[in-house]
Amino acid sequence: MPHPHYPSADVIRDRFSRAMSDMYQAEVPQYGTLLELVDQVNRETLERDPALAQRLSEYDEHERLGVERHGAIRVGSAREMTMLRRLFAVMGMHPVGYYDLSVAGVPVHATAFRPIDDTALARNPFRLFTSLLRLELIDDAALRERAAALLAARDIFTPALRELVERFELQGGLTETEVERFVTEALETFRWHQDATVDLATYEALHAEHRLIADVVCFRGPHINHLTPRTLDIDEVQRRMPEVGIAPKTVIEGPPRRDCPILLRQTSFKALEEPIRFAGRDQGTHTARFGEIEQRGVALTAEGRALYDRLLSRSRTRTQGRDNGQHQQVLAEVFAAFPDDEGELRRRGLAFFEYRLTEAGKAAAAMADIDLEALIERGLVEARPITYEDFLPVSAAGIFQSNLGGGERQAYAGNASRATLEEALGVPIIDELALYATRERKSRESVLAALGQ
Ligand code: OOG
Ligand code: NI
Repeated sequence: MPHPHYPSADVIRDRFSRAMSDMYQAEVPQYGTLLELVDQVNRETLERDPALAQRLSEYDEHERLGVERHGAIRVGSAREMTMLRRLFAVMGMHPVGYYDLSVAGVPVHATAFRPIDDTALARNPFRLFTSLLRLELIDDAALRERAAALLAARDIFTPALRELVERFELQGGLTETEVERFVTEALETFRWHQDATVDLATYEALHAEHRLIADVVCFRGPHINHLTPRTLDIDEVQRRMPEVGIAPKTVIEGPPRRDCPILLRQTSFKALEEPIRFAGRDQGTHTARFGEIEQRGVALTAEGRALYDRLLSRSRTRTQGRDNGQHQQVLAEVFAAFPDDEGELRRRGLAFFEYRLTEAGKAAAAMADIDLEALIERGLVEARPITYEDFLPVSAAGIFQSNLGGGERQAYAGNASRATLEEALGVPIIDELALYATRERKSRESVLAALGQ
Protein backbone atom coordinates (compact mmCIF):
# COMPACT_ATOMS: atom_id res chain seq x y z
CA MET A 1 0.00 0.00 0.00
CA PRO A 2 1.44 3.40 -0.87
CA HIS A 3 1.76 5.75 2.05
CA PRO A 4 -1.29 8.05 2.14
CA HIS A 5 0.84 11.17 2.45
CA TYR A 6 3.00 10.56 -0.60
CA PRO A 7 2.27 13.05 -3.36
CA SER A 8 0.66 11.22 -6.28
CA ALA A 9 2.40 10.49 -9.57
CA ASP A 10 0.14 13.14 -11.16
CA VAL A 11 1.41 15.78 -8.75
CA ILE A 12 5.04 14.84 -9.38
CA ARG A 13 4.57 14.83 -13.17
CA ASP A 14 2.82 18.19 -13.07
CA ARG A 15 5.61 19.75 -11.01
CA PHE A 16 8.30 18.21 -13.15
CA SER A 17 6.75 19.33 -16.44
CA ARG A 18 6.41 22.90 -15.15
CA ALA A 19 10.01 22.88 -13.92
CA MET A 20 11.16 21.53 -17.27
CA SER A 21 9.23 24.22 -19.11
CA ASP A 22 10.77 26.94 -16.88
CA MET A 23 14.24 25.57 -17.45
CA TYR A 24 13.76 25.44 -21.21
CA GLN A 25 12.36 28.97 -21.32
CA ALA A 26 15.45 30.17 -19.50
CA GLU A 27 17.72 28.19 -21.83
CA VAL A 28 15.90 29.01 -25.09
CA PRO A 29 14.14 32.39 -24.83
CA GLN A 30 12.47 31.89 -28.25
CA TYR A 31 10.48 29.06 -26.69
CA GLY A 32 9.09 31.54 -24.16
CA THR A 33 8.05 33.80 -27.05
CA LEU A 34 6.37 30.82 -28.72
CA LEU A 35 4.45 30.01 -25.51
CA GLU A 36 3.15 33.58 -25.38
CA LEU A 37 2.05 33.47 -29.01
CA VAL A 38 0.28 30.13 -28.53
CA ASP A 39 -1.45 31.39 -25.42
CA GLN A 40 -2.57 34.53 -27.25
CA VAL A 41 -3.94 32.59 -30.23
CA ASN A 42 -5.66 30.08 -27.94
CA ARG A 43 -7.40 32.90 -26.09
CA GLU A 44 -8.50 34.56 -29.33
CA THR A 45 -9.76 31.24 -30.69
CA LEU A 46 -11.81 30.53 -27.58
CA GLU A 47 -13.29 34.04 -27.61
CA ARG A 48 -14.25 33.67 -31.25
CA ASP A 49 -15.70 30.21 -30.74
CA PRO A 50 -17.64 29.88 -27.47
CA ALA A 51 -18.93 26.45 -28.55
CA LEU A 52 -15.35 25.20 -28.68
CA ALA A 53 -14.65 26.70 -25.26
CA GLN A 54 -17.73 24.98 -23.85
CA ARG A 55 -16.78 21.69 -25.38
CA LEU A 56 -13.22 21.83 -24.09
CA SER A 57 -14.37 22.39 -20.52
CA GLU A 58 -16.95 19.63 -20.75
CA TYR A 59 -14.32 17.26 -22.09
CA ASP A 60 -11.79 18.00 -19.33
CA GLU A 61 -9.47 19.57 -21.90
CA HIS A 62 -9.70 23.21 -20.90
CA GLU A 63 -7.83 22.76 -17.64
CA ARG A 64 -4.97 20.89 -19.18
CA LEU A 65 -4.57 23.17 -22.19
CA GLY A 66 -2.38 25.73 -20.41
CA VAL A 67 0.00 23.12 -18.97
CA GLU A 68 0.00 20.70 -21.85
CA ARG A 69 3.43 19.99 -23.33
CA HIS A 70 5.33 17.27 -25.01
CA GLY A 71 9.09 17.16 -25.34
CA ALA A 72 11.78 15.01 -26.86
CA ILE A 73 15.11 13.51 -25.89
CA ARG A 74 17.52 11.11 -27.56
CA VAL A 75 19.65 8.58 -25.68
CA GLY A 76 22.45 6.27 -26.64
CA SER A 77 22.28 2.96 -24.80
CA ALA A 78 19.95 0.31 -23.43
CA ARG A 79 21.29 1.06 -19.96
CA GLU A 80 20.18 4.70 -20.26
CA MET A 81 16.79 3.66 -21.56
CA THR A 82 16.20 1.26 -18.66
CA MET A 83 16.91 3.95 -16.11
CA LEU A 84 14.70 6.47 -17.93
CA ARG A 85 11.84 4.00 -17.83
CA ARG A 86 12.28 3.70 -14.03
CA LEU A 87 12.55 7.50 -13.65
CA PHE A 88 9.38 8.19 -15.66
CA ALA A 89 7.46 5.51 -13.75
CA VAL A 90 7.80 7.76 -10.67
CA MET A 91 5.69 10.30 -12.59
CA GLY A 92 3.16 7.79 -13.87
CA MET A 93 4.62 7.92 -17.39
CA HIS A 94 4.89 4.61 -19.25
CA PRO A 95 6.24 3.66 -22.67
CA VAL A 96 3.43 3.79 -25.23
CA GLY A 97 3.82 3.13 -28.97
CA TYR A 98 6.77 2.07 -31.11
CA TYR A 99 8.16 4.44 -33.72
CA ASP A 100 10.72 3.29 -36.27
CA LEU A 101 12.52 6.30 -37.73
CA SER A 102 15.15 4.33 -39.64
CA VAL A 103 12.79 4.17 -42.62
CA ALA A 104 13.11 7.96 -42.81
CA GLY A 105 16.90 7.88 -42.62
CA VAL A 106 17.16 8.66 -38.91
CA PRO A 107 19.09 5.89 -37.08
CA VAL A 108 16.81 5.66 -34.04
CA HIS A 109 13.69 3.98 -32.77
CA ALA A 110 11.48 5.55 -30.18
CA THR A 111 8.63 5.35 -27.74
CA ALA A 112 6.67 7.98 -25.86
CA PHE A 113 6.60 8.01 -22.07
CA ARG A 114 3.18 9.29 -21.09
CA PRO A 115 0.36 8.90 -18.58
CA ILE A 116 -2.18 6.28 -19.59
CA ASP A 117 -5.34 6.63 -17.54
CA ASP A 118 -8.10 9.18 -18.14
CA THR A 119 -7.76 11.14 -14.93
CA ALA A 120 -3.99 11.38 -15.26
CA LEU A 121 -4.33 12.56 -18.87
CA ALA A 122 -6.89 15.16 -17.84
CA ARG A 123 -4.64 16.43 -15.07
CA ASN A 124 -1.47 16.85 -17.12
CA PRO A 125 -0.78 14.74 -20.21
CA PHE A 126 2.98 15.51 -20.28
CA ARG A 127 4.70 13.18 -22.73
CA LEU A 128 8.31 12.66 -23.68
CA PHE A 129 9.16 11.31 -27.13
CA THR A 130 12.26 9.26 -26.36
CA SER A 131 14.56 7.99 -29.08
CA LEU A 132 17.24 5.36 -28.72
CA LEU A 133 20.19 5.54 -31.08
CA ARG A 134 20.72 2.37 -33.12
CA LEU A 135 24.49 2.16 -33.23
CA GLU A 136 24.28 -1.03 -35.25
CA LEU A 137 23.13 1.07 -38.21
CA ILE A 138 26.51 2.87 -38.35
CA ASP A 139 28.59 1.23 -41.06
CA ASP A 140 32.03 2.47 -40.07
CA ALA A 141 33.21 -0.03 -37.40
CA ALA A 142 35.83 2.26 -35.85
CA LEU A 143 33.33 5.10 -35.48
CA ARG A 144 30.73 2.73 -34.07
CA GLU A 145 33.18 1.55 -31.42
CA ARG A 146 34.22 5.08 -30.58
CA ALA A 147 30.58 6.06 -30.08
CA ALA A 148 29.88 2.99 -27.94
CA ALA A 149 32.92 3.73 -25.74
CA LEU A 150 31.82 7.34 -25.21
CA LEU A 151 28.35 6.20 -24.23
CA ALA A 152 29.70 3.52 -21.88
CA ALA A 153 31.82 6.14 -20.09
CA ARG A 154 29.01 8.54 -19.19
CA ASP A 155 26.28 8.49 -16.57
CA ILE A 156 23.42 10.79 -17.48
CA PHE A 157 21.80 10.51 -14.02
CA THR A 158 23.00 12.07 -10.78
CA PRO A 159 23.75 9.65 -7.90
CA ALA A 160 21.02 11.34 -5.84
CA LEU A 161 18.46 10.70 -8.60
CA ARG A 162 19.40 7.03 -8.78
CA GLU A 163 18.95 6.77 -5.03
CA LEU A 164 15.55 8.46 -5.10
CA VAL A 165 14.29 6.21 -7.90
CA GLU A 166 15.37 3.17 -5.87
CA ARG A 167 13.68 4.56 -2.81
CA PHE A 168 10.48 5.12 -4.79
CA GLU A 169 10.54 1.52 -5.91
CA LEU A 170 11.08 0.25 -2.37
CA GLN A 171 8.63 2.55 -0.57
CA GLY A 172 6.01 2.72 -3.31
CA GLY A 173 6.20 6.53 -3.27
CA LEU A 174 8.25 9.54 -2.22
CA THR A 175 7.71 11.98 0.63
CA GLU A 176 7.15 15.67 -0.05
CA THR A 177 10.82 16.50 0.62
CA GLU A 178 11.96 13.62 -1.56
CA VAL A 179 9.70 14.76 -4.38
CA GLU A 180 11.22 18.22 -4.30
CA ARG A 181 14.68 16.74 -4.50
CA PHE A 182 13.57 14.30 -7.22
CA VAL A 183 12.37 17.10 -9.48
CA THR A 184 15.60 19.08 -9.02
CA GLU A 185 17.81 16.07 -9.64
CA ALA A 186 15.78 14.76 -12.60
CA LEU A 187 16.07 18.15 -14.33
CA GLU A 188 19.85 17.74 -14.35
CA THR A 189 19.57 14.86 -16.82
CA PHE A 190 17.85 17.11 -19.38
CA ARG A 191 19.94 20.24 -18.98
CA TRP A 192 21.94 21.75 -21.84
CA HIS A 193 25.75 21.54 -21.70
CA GLN A 194 27.91 24.07 -23.48
CA ASP A 195 30.88 21.76 -23.11
CA ALA A 196 31.16 18.72 -25.31
CA THR A 197 32.85 15.61 -23.92
CA VAL A 198 34.86 15.12 -27.12
CA ASP A 199 37.32 17.15 -29.18
CA LEU A 200 36.23 18.92 -32.32
CA ALA A 201 37.72 16.27 -34.64
CA THR A 202 35.70 13.48 -33.00
CA TYR A 203 32.54 15.60 -33.08
CA GLU A 204 33.05 16.28 -36.76
CA ALA A 205 33.63 12.63 -37.60
CA LEU A 206 30.43 11.58 -35.81
CA HIS A 207 28.55 14.52 -37.28
CA ALA A 208 29.63 13.52 -40.78
CA GLU A 209 28.18 10.03 -40.23
CA HIS A 210 24.88 11.53 -39.04
CA ARG A 211 24.23 14.78 -37.22
CA LEU A 212 22.02 12.97 -34.78
CA ILE A 213 24.82 10.63 -33.71
CA ALA A 214 26.96 13.63 -32.74
CA ASP A 215 24.00 15.07 -30.84
CA VAL A 216 23.49 11.90 -28.80
CA VAL A 217 27.09 10.89 -28.22
CA CYS A 218 29.16 14.07 -27.70
CA PHE A 219 27.50 15.51 -24.60
CA ARG A 220 27.15 14.66 -20.92
CA GLY A 221 23.44 14.07 -21.20
CA PRO A 222 20.31 13.97 -23.36
CA HIS A 223 19.43 17.68 -23.35
CA ILE A 224 15.74 18.27 -23.91
CA ASN A 225 15.69 19.26 -27.60
CA HIS A 226 12.23 20.84 -27.75
CA LEU A 227 9.04 21.37 -25.82
CA THR A 228 5.67 21.65 -27.49
CA PRO A 229 2.59 23.49 -26.29
CA ARG A 230 -0.82 22.62 -27.71
CA THR A 231 -2.60 25.16 -29.85
CA LEU A 232 -6.22 25.37 -30.94
CA ASP A 233 -5.30 27.00 -34.26
CA ILE A 234 -1.99 25.85 -35.67
CA ASP A 235 -2.44 27.63 -39.03
CA GLU A 236 -2.77 30.94 -37.24
CA VAL A 237 0.29 30.36 -35.04
CA GLN A 238 2.36 29.29 -38.06
CA ARG A 239 1.24 32.44 -39.88
CA ARG A 240 2.11 34.72 -36.96
CA MET A 241 5.46 33.21 -35.99
CA PRO A 242 7.52 35.55 -38.21
CA GLU A 243 5.73 38.55 -36.64
CA VAL A 244 7.32 37.67 -33.29
CA GLY A 245 10.71 36.95 -34.80
CA ILE A 246 10.44 33.16 -35.07
CA ALA A 247 11.25 31.32 -38.31
CA PRO A 248 8.85 28.37 -38.73
CA LYS A 249 9.71 25.21 -40.63
CA THR A 250 8.26 25.28 -44.13
CA VAL A 251 5.20 23.07 -43.78
CA ILE A 252 2.79 21.94 -41.11
CA GLU A 253 3.08 18.15 -40.73
CA GLY A 254 0.13 15.80 -40.47
CA PRO A 255 -3.41 15.99 -41.79
CA PRO A 256 -4.93 19.20 -43.25
CA ARG A 257 -7.25 21.57 -41.41
CA ARG A 258 -10.72 20.01 -41.04
CA ASP A 259 -14.05 20.47 -39.27
CA CYS A 260 -13.33 17.35 -37.21
CA PRO A 261 -9.60 17.45 -36.48
CA ILE A 262 -7.94 14.04 -36.60
CA LEU A 263 -4.69 12.82 -35.00
CA LEU A 264 -2.07 15.51 -34.78
CA ARG A 265 -0.80 18.49 -36.74
CA GLN A 266 2.66 19.85 -35.92
CA THR A 267 5.12 22.51 -36.87
CA SER A 268 8.31 23.82 -35.30
CA PHE A 269 10.80 26.64 -35.49
CA LYS A 270 14.23 25.93 -36.86
CA ALA A 271 16.88 24.70 -34.44
CA LEU A 272 19.32 27.28 -33.13
CA GLU A 273 23.04 27.21 -33.81
CA GLU A 274 24.65 27.39 -30.38
CA PRO A 275 28.26 27.91 -29.25
CA ILE A 276 30.05 24.83 -27.89
CA ARG A 277 33.41 24.43 -26.18
CA PHE A 278 35.08 21.19 -27.25
CA ALA A 279 37.68 19.21 -25.32
CA GLY A 280 41.07 20.62 -26.16
CA ARG A 281 39.51 24.11 -25.98
CA ASP A 282 38.37 24.35 -29.60
CA GLN A 283 35.30 26.53 -30.09
CA GLY A 284 32.50 25.40 -32.38
CA THR A 285 28.74 25.20 -32.68
CA HIS A 286 26.00 22.63 -32.42
CA THR A 287 22.45 22.76 -33.72
CA ALA A 288 19.90 20.77 -31.79
CA ARG A 289 17.32 22.76 -29.91
CA PHE A 290 14.06 24.16 -31.19
CA GLY A 291 10.43 24.80 -30.29
CA GLU A 292 7.37 23.07 -31.66
CA ILE A 293 3.59 23.42 -31.56
CA GLU A 294 0.86 20.88 -32.02
CA GLN A 295 -2.87 20.71 -32.57
CA ARG A 296 -4.57 17.50 -31.50
CA GLY A 297 -7.68 15.83 -32.86
CA VAL A 298 -9.51 12.54 -32.47
CA ALA A 299 -7.65 9.23 -32.16
CA LEU A 300 -8.17 6.94 -35.16
CA THR A 301 -8.88 3.23 -35.13
CA ALA A 302 -6.58 0.87 -37.05
CA GLU A 303 -8.89 1.30 -40.02
CA GLY A 304 -8.92 5.08 -39.77
CA ARG A 305 -5.20 5.10 -39.39
CA ALA A 306 -4.74 2.94 -42.49
CA LEU A 307 -6.86 5.41 -44.45
CA TYR A 308 -4.81 8.32 -43.09
CA ASP A 309 -1.54 6.60 -44.04
CA ARG A 310 -2.86 5.80 -47.51
CA LEU A 311 -3.99 9.35 -48.21
CA LEU A 312 -0.81 10.84 -46.80
CA SER A 313 1.37 8.71 -49.02
CA ARG A 314 -0.87 9.44 -52.00
CA SER A 315 -0.33 13.17 -51.45
CA ARG A 316 3.42 12.79 -51.10
CA THR A 317 4.51 13.13 -54.71
CA ARG A 318 2.32 16.23 -55.10
CA THR A 319 3.46 17.98 -51.90
CA GLN A 320 7.19 17.57 -52.44
CA GLY A 321 9.00 20.90 -52.54
CA ARG A 322 5.81 22.95 -52.08
CA ASP A 323 5.31 25.87 -49.70
CA ASN A 324 2.84 25.50 -46.85
CA GLY A 325 -0.07 27.06 -48.74
CA GLN A 326 0.27 24.68 -51.68
CA HIS A 327 1.03 21.76 -49.37
CA GLN A 328 -2.18 22.33 -47.39
CA GLN A 329 -4.14 22.77 -50.59
CA VAL A 330 -3.00 19.40 -51.95
CA LEU A 331 -3.70 17.72 -48.61
CA ALA A 332 -7.18 19.22 -48.46
CA GLU A 333 -7.94 17.80 -51.92
CA VAL A 334 -6.59 14.35 -51.14
CA PHE A 335 -8.20 14.20 -47.69
CA ALA A 336 -11.63 14.97 -49.14
CA ALA A 337 -11.82 11.15 -49.14
CA PHE A 338 -11.63 11.09 -45.33
CA PRO A 339 -15.09 11.59 -43.76
CA ASP A 340 -15.27 14.90 -41.87
CA ASP A 341 -18.35 14.37 -39.78
CA GLU A 342 -18.28 12.97 -36.24
CA GLY A 343 -21.26 10.68 -36.72
CA GLU A 344 -19.83 9.23 -39.88
CA LEU A 345 -16.35 8.76 -38.39
CA ARG A 346 -17.97 6.83 -35.56
CA ARG A 347 -20.42 4.73 -37.54
CA ARG A 348 -17.75 3.76 -40.03
CA GLY A 349 -15.38 2.76 -37.21
CA LEU A 350 -12.68 5.23 -38.27
CA ALA A 351 -12.21 7.05 -34.95
CA PHE A 352 -12.53 6.35 -31.22
CA PHE A 353 -15.32 7.84 -29.14
CA GLU A 354 -16.27 7.86 -25.51
CA TYR A 355 -19.94 7.39 -24.62
CA ARG A 356 -21.72 9.23 -21.83
CA LEU A 357 -25.25 9.57 -20.59
CA THR A 358 -26.76 12.97 -21.25
CA GLU A 359 -28.96 14.57 -18.55
CA ALA A 360 -31.96 13.02 -20.29
CA GLY A 361 -30.15 9.69 -20.29
CA LYS A 362 -29.52 9.88 -16.56
CA ALA A 363 -33.19 10.56 -15.94
CA ALA A 364 -34.46 7.83 -18.27
CA ALA A 365 -36.21 4.73 -16.96
CA ALA A 366 -34.69 1.30 -17.50
CA MET A 367 -35.15 -0.11 -20.98
CA ALA A 368 -35.48 -3.64 -22.20
CA ASP A 369 -34.23 -3.12 -25.71
CA ILE A 370 -31.21 -0.91 -26.01
CA ASP A 371 -29.35 -0.06 -29.12
CA LEU A 372 -26.54 2.46 -28.90
CA GLU A 373 -27.34 4.23 -32.17
CA ALA A 374 -30.99 4.61 -31.19
CA LEU A 375 -29.98 5.96 -27.78
CA ILE A 376 -27.75 8.56 -29.41
CA GLU A 377 -30.50 9.53 -31.80
CA ARG A 378 -32.94 9.95 -28.93
CA GLY A 379 -30.47 12.21 -27.11
CA LEU A 380 -29.95 9.87 -24.15
CA VAL A 381 -26.32 9.13 -24.93
CA GLU A 382 -23.65 11.33 -26.44
CA ALA A 383 -20.43 10.30 -28.16
CA ARG A 384 -17.33 12.42 -27.62
CA PRO A 385 -14.19 12.11 -29.68
CA ILE A 386 -11.22 10.70 -27.73
CA THR A 387 -8.18 12.93 -28.14
CA TYR A 388 -5.13 11.42 -29.80
CA GLU A 389 -2.36 11.37 -27.17
CA ASP A 390 0.44 9.90 -29.29
CA PHE A 391 2.75 10.74 -32.19
CA LEU A 392 3.05 10.10 -35.92
CA PRO A 393 6.21 8.59 -37.42
CA VAL A 394 6.04 10.45 -40.75
CA SER A 395 5.49 13.77 -38.97
CA ALA A 396 8.24 12.96 -36.46
CA ALA A 397 10.62 12.27 -39.34
CA GLY A 398 9.67 15.66 -40.83
CA ILE A 399 10.40 17.36 -37.50
CA PHE A 400 13.73 15.51 -37.13
CA GLN A 401 14.76 16.36 -40.68
CA SER A 402 13.92 20.04 -40.55
CA ASN A 403 16.07 20.31 -37.44
CA LEU A 404 18.94 18.11 -38.49
CA GLY A 405 19.33 19.80 -41.86
CA GLY A 406 20.31 18.13 -45.08
CA GLY A 407 16.77 17.43 -46.24
CA GLU A 408 15.43 13.96 -46.84
CA ARG A 409 17.71 11.01 -46.36
CA GLN A 410 17.69 7.47 -47.60
CA ALA A 411 16.16 4.77 -45.44
CA TYR A 412 18.56 2.64 -43.44
CA ALA A 413 18.54 -1.03 -44.29
CA GLY A 414 17.62 -2.80 -41.08
CA ASN A 415 14.21 -3.67 -39.87
CA ALA A 416 12.13 -2.16 -37.14
CA SER A 417 13.05 -3.82 -33.91
CA ARG A 418 10.38 -3.36 -31.32
CA ALA A 419 11.73 -6.31 -29.36
CA THR A 420 15.15 -4.66 -29.02
CA LEU A 421 13.60 -1.47 -27.69
CA GLU A 422 11.47 -3.45 -25.25
CA GLU A 423 14.56 -5.27 -24.06
CA ALA A 424 16.25 -1.92 -23.45
CA LEU A 425 13.21 -0.65 -21.57
CA GLY A 426 12.88 -3.83 -19.55
CA VAL A 427 9.09 -3.81 -20.03
CA PRO A 428 6.73 -4.35 -22.95
CA ILE A 429 5.66 -1.27 -24.91
CA ILE A 430 1.98 -0.49 -24.43
CA ASP A 431 -0.11 -0.55 -27.61
CA GLU A 432 -1.74 2.85 -28.02
CA LEU A 433 -4.67 1.50 -30.04
CA ALA A 434 -5.50 -0.92 -27.25
CA LEU A 435 -5.67 1.99 -24.79
CA TYR A 436 -8.16 3.92 -26.92
CA ALA A 437 -10.19 0.81 -27.68
CA THR A 438 -10.46 -0.10 -24.01
CA ARG A 439 -11.57 3.40 -23.09
CA GLU A 440 -14.24 3.31 -25.78
CA ARG A 441 -15.44 -0.18 -24.86
CA LYS A 442 -15.66 0.57 -21.14
CA SER A 443 -17.66 3.73 -21.75
CA ARG A 444 -20.05 1.85 -24.04
CA GLU A 445 -20.53 -0.93 -21.49
CA SER A 446 -21.15 1.50 -18.70
CA VAL A 447 -23.85 3.54 -20.49
CA LEU A 448 -25.57 0.38 -21.65
CA ALA A 449 -25.46 -1.08 -18.15
CA ALA A 450 -26.87 2.11 -16.67
CA LEU A 451 -29.79 2.20 -19.11
CA GLY A 452 -30.47 -1.53 -19.10
CA GLN A 453 -31.19 -1.81 -15.40
C1 OOG B 1 11.97 13.99 -31.93
C2 OOG B 1 11.14 14.41 -33.09
C3 OOG B 1 9.73 13.84 -32.98
C4 OOG B 1 7.42 14.77 -32.59
O1 OOG B 1 6.73 15.62 -32.02
O2 OOG B 1 7.00 14.06 -33.51
C5 OOG B 1 8.81 14.66 -32.16
C6 OOG B 1 13.35 14.55 -31.93
O3 OOG B 1 13.67 15.44 -32.72
O4 OOG B 1 14.13 14.07 -31.07
O5 OOG B 1 9.13 15.24 -31.17
NI1 NI C 1 7.85 16.93 -30.86
